[in-house]
Amino acid sequence: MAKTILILGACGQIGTELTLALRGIHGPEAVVASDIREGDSELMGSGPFEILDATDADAMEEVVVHYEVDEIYLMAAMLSATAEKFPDRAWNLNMNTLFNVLKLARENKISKIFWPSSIAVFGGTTPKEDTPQSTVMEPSTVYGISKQSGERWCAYYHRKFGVDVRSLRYPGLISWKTQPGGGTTDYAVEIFHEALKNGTYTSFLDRDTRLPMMYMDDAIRATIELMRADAEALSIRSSYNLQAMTFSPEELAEAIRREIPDFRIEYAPDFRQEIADSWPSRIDDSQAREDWGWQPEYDLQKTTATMLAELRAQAG
Ligand code: AKB
Repeated sequence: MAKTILILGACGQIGTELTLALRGIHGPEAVVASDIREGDSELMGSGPFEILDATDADAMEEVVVHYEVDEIYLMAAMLSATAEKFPDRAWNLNMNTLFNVLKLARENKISKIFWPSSIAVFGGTTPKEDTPQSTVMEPSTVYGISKQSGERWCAYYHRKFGVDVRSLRYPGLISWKTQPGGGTTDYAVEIFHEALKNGTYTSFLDRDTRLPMMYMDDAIRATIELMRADAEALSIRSSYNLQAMTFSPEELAEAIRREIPDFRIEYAPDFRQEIADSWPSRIDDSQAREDWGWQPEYDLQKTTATMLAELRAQAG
């Protein structure tokens, strides 16, 4: 029988594009999208949709049983900047959703899980350049602490109960279809919208703050490739480092200026600067390359050209 996939948090920045991509591969009926609110079916493609709060274990199990779900992609989370404002809610959402899904797998109600981690698992004492897969990890944000704990729980459930859970440490993700919400890397999406609308942008991160970033197509492909990899090939059951490009707000502004010469950027760093300062600039993803053949396709120039072309086309 064909497998059925459930996506939790399908209306968010990653969930929307992941739903569309998986429906393209497995067929619309094989991918059940769910979120706490209705999404844009034009963006995520048509197919079954459920209003579902991923912190509600019973409701999740009902959906799993009803659709005979085999695989879950847990994309619901509160990101770094918002989590600093609502620490209790962030911890509740980020951890309980993961426990709900791990428990379903432990009870053999589903057979595979994708759960995203983040570069936020690293902290100020981590080496900033070519950050190794295994290194000092002392995250200083609520989000980072939840992701680091989540990674340990994933590795534990795999080792103790044989749960097939797979994970990536996403960098900042850049996309034009859906805006991110509540992250420290969100400036790298906002800047494109503002460049086209007003020709100017005020960055909440300082000019030389270099962070790991990735275009959404690469992130979706990485996710799908990891989930398709042979289980025996995967040496990491916490979460894989994943690198594509690294740039600062000033370097991104320069890339935009190649297409919009008058574009101006100003700097007004806020509380998110401290978060960004605790994260690495470039991470070493050689384990992902070795284990399942990861290769990024988008660099800064290709990402900038694609973002501007797609947003211009969308505006008509
Ligand atoms: C955030 O900025 O919080 C996220 C992330 C790097 O996980 N984009």
